[in-house]
Amino acid sequence: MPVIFLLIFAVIILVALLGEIAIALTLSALFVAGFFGGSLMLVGLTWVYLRHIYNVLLGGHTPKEPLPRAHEDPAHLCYHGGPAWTDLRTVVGTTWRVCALWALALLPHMVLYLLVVLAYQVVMWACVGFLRGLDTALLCMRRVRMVCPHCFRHLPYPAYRCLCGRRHNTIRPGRRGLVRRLCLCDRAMPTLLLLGSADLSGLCPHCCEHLEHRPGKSRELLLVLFGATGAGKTRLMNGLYLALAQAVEHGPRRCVTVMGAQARRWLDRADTLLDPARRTTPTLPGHRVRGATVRVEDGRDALLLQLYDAAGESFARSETVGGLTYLGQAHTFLLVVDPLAIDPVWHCLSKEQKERLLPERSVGHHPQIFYERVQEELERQYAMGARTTRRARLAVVVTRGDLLPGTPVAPEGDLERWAADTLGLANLLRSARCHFGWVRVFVTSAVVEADGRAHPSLWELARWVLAQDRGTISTILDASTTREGVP
Ligand SMILES: Nc1nc2c(ncn2[C@@H]2O[C@H](COP(=O)(O)OP(=O)(O)OP(=O)(O)O)[C@@H](O)[C@H]2O)c(=O)[nH]1
Ligand SMILES: [Mg+2]
Ligand SMILES: [Zn+2]
Ligand SMILES: [Zn+2]
Repeated sequence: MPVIFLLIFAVIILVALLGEIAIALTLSALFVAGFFGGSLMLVGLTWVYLRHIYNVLLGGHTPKEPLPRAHEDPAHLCYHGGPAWTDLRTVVGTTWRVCALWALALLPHMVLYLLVVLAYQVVMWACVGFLRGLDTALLCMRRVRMVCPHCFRHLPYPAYRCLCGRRHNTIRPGRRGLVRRLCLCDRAMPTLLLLGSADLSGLCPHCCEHLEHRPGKSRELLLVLFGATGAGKTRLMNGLYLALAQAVEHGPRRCVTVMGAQARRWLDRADTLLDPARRTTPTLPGHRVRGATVRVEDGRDALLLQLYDAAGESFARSETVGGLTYLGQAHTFLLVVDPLAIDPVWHCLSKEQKERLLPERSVGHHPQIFYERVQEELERQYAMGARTTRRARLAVVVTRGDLLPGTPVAPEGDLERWAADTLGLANLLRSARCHFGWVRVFVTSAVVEADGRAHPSLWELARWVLAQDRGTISTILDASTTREGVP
């Protein structure tokens, strides 16, 4: 009996031991099979996933770039400006469709892809911010402030037209380009003034007019001439231009260029127009005022001088003065005064003098009326930009200086006192000193002399105008180069 018991016991122990081994063996076999099967499947899934990535990024299965919408610029998107996200979405979407729930195994891969795209976006948008900041800083350093000479609005940045005719409103670095962008016609355009976007054909983003003076590279100085009809504004503008053009003749690497066909029509014949025997054609009222832009260069330094010469009638009524929105953009003003038009001055002249000077006399309101209208409008426009006229400069320019000698009203001594006492402009000058930061009286003769050179009074006024610009340009008319200094 005990032998049988021992045998059964031994069999039981053997079966138990062998069963455990069998179970262990089975489990191990299952584990190894699962591990290799899972790994194989993961490799397969990864391969499918990588193939999708390859197809989307390089294999020609790239999603089609959406065409820019009506309000967007006609340029291709940069990779960071949208396609990077679209590609990620497409890869994840196709993998999900093909692998169904098995795609869950690829979650870490997808997270890795997402992190790479995120890092790329961060780097690229940081570059965009840096380049924009650099461009803005450069504009500030060069003191470039752009104003459209057609609609007189401040331009944060010009728009540009590609050679294919497409218009790009926001060319600066962004989602459509970093240092250059590709127009839909596949032409490359620089996105920064630093890299030469100012050389492209510029447009005003507000009024769409062509900006022939290529703004963005140089400082701009707006010069506003105002006064009665026939006071001598157009003649004075031509005189200032001629003085500048003659001043640069004596300096190497200096030049004065009239920008645009319209400005050329106004200024190109300045030397014949300033012939003392010649009369100027009155500026047509009702025509839209445009700034005439003159580019003054001295070596690498340049200044864009925008001259605004509206017809005297524009200043006759407050409503029309209100339409001259360029006033609020300018800081330098010339009140042009015909001394012969002031009644007390005229009455001082003898009969012969009156007979001789009558054709040169303009008729209109007292200069004080024009001054007040413009000054009030200026205050209004400046107030909108929270500025004050104390930052502005006013020159009271008495014209016809060449006709006054020999008359009882000939200028003499201190010009401010002469203008106050003899011309009766004391109230005007007092008010001007209260409102403007700088006020000066000039007497000009807008004529050329026998040798064809602009009268020295025009050089002096031009020097005062340029003095506002603190670059080297303001030295163009310094004594060493002025007419008096020329050997
Ligand atoms: N001799 C001389 N004549 C001048 C001078 N300034 C103006 N005139 C005379 O004034 C006339 C009118 O000058 P403009 O420059 O056309 O006057 P304006 O202010 O532009 O006039 P509108 O355009 O009608 O508002 C000229 O034809 C000249 O006869 C000057 O300095 N000397
Ligand atoms: Mg005129
Ligand atoms: Zn404009
Ligand atoms: Zn194009």
